[in-house]
Amino acid sequence: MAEEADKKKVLKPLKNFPTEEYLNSGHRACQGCAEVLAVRHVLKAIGPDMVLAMATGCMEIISSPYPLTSWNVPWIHVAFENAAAVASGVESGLKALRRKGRIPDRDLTVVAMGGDGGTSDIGFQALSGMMERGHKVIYVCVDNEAYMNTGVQRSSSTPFGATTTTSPAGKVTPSGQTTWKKDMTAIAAAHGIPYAATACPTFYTDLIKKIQKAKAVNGPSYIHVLSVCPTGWRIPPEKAIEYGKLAVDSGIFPLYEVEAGQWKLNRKPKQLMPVAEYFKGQGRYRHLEEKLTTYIQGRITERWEQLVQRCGADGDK
Ligand SMILES: Cc1ncc(C[n+]2csc(CCOP(=O)(O)OP(=O)(O)O)c2C)c(N)n1
Ligand code: SF4
Repeated sequence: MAEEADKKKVLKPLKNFPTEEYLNSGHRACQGCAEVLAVRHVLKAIGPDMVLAMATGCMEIISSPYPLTSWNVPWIHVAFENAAAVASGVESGLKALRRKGRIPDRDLTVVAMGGDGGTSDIGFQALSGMMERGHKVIYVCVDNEAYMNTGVQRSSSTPFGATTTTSPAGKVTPSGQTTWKKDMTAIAAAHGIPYAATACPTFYTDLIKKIQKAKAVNGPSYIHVLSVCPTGWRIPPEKAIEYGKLAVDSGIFPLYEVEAGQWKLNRKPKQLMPVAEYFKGQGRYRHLEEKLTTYIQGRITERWEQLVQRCGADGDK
């Protein structure tokens, strides 16, 4: 019964949920990929009038093996590091063409997307420039917490304690990754942009609403989407949605937004789930001993309390 009630909370129906598909099925994503699900929802939330610049990464590899494409919207494949730079150029170009009367003055959303590597590492500079210059672009980071399409290498978004091929757990580094996940959403918000938020496709109504908010603001917006990757996280494909919920409800990946400088928690569990519950069953954390789990729990609890204080929230459901 409790499980049923819980499910209802996550899967609140969204009125007028768009039925159009802008990313066709038949692509080559792994079974249970929550990243491709996130992208699908993001496109639905924006609608067809968009130009999308996408950094290379899983979502490009699975969707566009020449001469095929899964995209039903104008889509530009760009290099690993420059999705935000290309989107900035597109936005400026469209503005100039409109000003000269060369194209109709209609609403056209410019979107940039990249994985966590393409966003928090190699594309970081281009993204910072895009936000600082104030381009009206929605930047979406689809974060599967490693460089997945090239074989699960660490990024600065890989969490402490996860093993990857370039942060392997072993005698020398028992934890695997030895650095803490870069807080990209807070960094984006620190640019003073009108809208920044975290999201996760498990909470798809929240994700869609946030994209719609981002579309409405007059300036840059940044949405950081935790995208569960069954292949890289070594979990069964049918568990991707469940792990998204565990990530949020353990405080590992809180859902919050920063709107015009105001921080707001979007989901505050009455009691945080222990991180051990989230780690359980994920192959990338299998090596973690109790001491390390306790160490990580301490950090997560501390960061959560800081966030709650910053948001000044009494709590959502
Ligand atoms: C300058 C440059 N270095 C390396 C690569 C090879 N490369 C392509 S995608 C990728 C990793 C992408 O990782 P991420 O952005 O996290 O996306 P994911 O594959 O996880 O979706 C790498 C290393 C490249 N294309 N260009
Ligand atoms: S490796 Fe992960 S993110 Fe990439 S397509 Fe497969 S499940 Fe999706």
